[in-house]
Amino acid sequence: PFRSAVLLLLALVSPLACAAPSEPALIPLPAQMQRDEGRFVVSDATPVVAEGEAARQAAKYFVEHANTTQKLALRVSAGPAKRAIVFAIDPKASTNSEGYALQVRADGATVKASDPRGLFYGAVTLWQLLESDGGAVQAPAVRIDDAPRFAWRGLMLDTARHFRSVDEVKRLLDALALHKLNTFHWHLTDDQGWRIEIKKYPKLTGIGGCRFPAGDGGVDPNTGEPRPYCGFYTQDQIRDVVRYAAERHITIVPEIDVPGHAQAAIAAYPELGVLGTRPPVSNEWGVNTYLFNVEESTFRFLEDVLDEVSDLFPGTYIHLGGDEAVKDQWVSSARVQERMRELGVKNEAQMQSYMIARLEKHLEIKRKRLIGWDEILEGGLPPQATVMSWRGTEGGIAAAQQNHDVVMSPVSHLYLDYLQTTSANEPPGRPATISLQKLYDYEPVPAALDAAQKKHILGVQANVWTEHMRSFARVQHAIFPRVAALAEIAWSPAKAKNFDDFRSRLPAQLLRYDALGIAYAKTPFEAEI
Ligand code: TNX
Repeated sequence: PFRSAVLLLLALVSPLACAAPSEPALIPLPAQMQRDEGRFVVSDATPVVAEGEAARQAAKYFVEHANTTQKLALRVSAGPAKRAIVFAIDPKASTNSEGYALQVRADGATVKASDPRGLFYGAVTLWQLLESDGGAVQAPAVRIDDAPRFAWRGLMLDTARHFRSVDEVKRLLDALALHKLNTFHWHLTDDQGWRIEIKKYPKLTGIGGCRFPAGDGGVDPNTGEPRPYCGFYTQDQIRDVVRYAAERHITIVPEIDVPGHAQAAIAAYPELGVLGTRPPVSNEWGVNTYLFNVEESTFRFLEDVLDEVSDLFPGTYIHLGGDEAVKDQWVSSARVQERMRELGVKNEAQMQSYMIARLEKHLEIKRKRLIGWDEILEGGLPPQATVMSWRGTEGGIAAAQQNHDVVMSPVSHLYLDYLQTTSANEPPGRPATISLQKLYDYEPVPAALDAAQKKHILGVQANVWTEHMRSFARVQHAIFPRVAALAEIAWSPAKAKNFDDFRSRLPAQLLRYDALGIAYAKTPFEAEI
């Protein structure tokens, strides 16, 4: 009831919302769009025609969403029909495999693309074009020629600090697809939990999958004792999620964090650590001191883990973390210092660099590429590494200047664990504000780079660290609607970006969220009520 009240008020009060939209409320804005005269009326009887499997998949996606949000009863059929919606693969439709050409006329609509991915995004756009004022469902006559600005359009979810069920992860993947995002970075290991089953090392999840009481696990109703907080994904579940993501043209990038954020792994197998003693799985937030040691046996362990991870995830990239590995344990361990002399590395930064580079070599056997947080620059980048620039954009700039690929994900703009308003109704988050507008106005390509270096900016990613998010509701609050702004940064041409215009298209997106059961944050709209 609160949600509908907010929307009703939004619609009545916001001048942006009730002005007759001259342009369709698409998010993200397409690369090129031209309005034509007239509209196409869609009814239950409108044929949705698709030839071939890829076209059928895209058509099915459109039909399911149109039926849900517009209360239609469309069905996909084969063969030609009049006054139809047509999905077709056409090699000439777009030079970009994620691009598509879409036309709506008074007597029908066509979506064409050279690749299933583009056709899928065309289906998303056609669904967003549907409007109704309570009466007939219509789409405005329009010609759209669309393709994304960036190839990497990502969101990271931390499932180590707080675990999310397979069903919740899938709901998130559904939402990423609606925003034309194509990369899900899955943070699976950290000090507070190891969340991915590794067959060769069952204690990783058996021991590392649970942390002992600090409130999160709740209380046993019979004994009144605090319960451990546990959770992990079986390999079957991972394969299921990977398949689900692929159906939505989303690639999953798994992260196994080394050499820091390793306390849960060391709790499971203390011989992997520097001290040799068993720590608890951490139940405190912050930067912990536990690091993997640098023994040959530990390299074998990490390689075994990466072999299983590589086999589970068909995407090209594996994320090896590298962040926040405070080197105190390495500095004060005589054994680590001895190993460093053996390996011919001069300092701890070089030791980390050696470790990451060696794992990169191993990943090459599996035909995988390594990506890591910008700390992997310290001590020298492994030859093929891609850098995810989080502490700012300096790391990304330095990496691009060294001809390495970069994903921009600066904490200043794209961290969704920060509060989004100063409202007292904001649920817990990191105490600074990243508003919708601040996020929207982020420009990922640094002016400091020359044209060749700029090509190394693969794209952008927002990160959802979950220290403050115990529930899926809080995760949703953090992500929506800011992810709509991310989508536009990632997809739309830089010169088309305009916050006021984006803001005027947002109410339509919120209605879509409502219709699909996506619980978005209301706090950004309180001022308008
Ligand atoms: C830093 S961002 C981290 C995470 C924390 C986050 C928020 C990054 C690469 N590492 O481990 O969750 O700050 O506290």
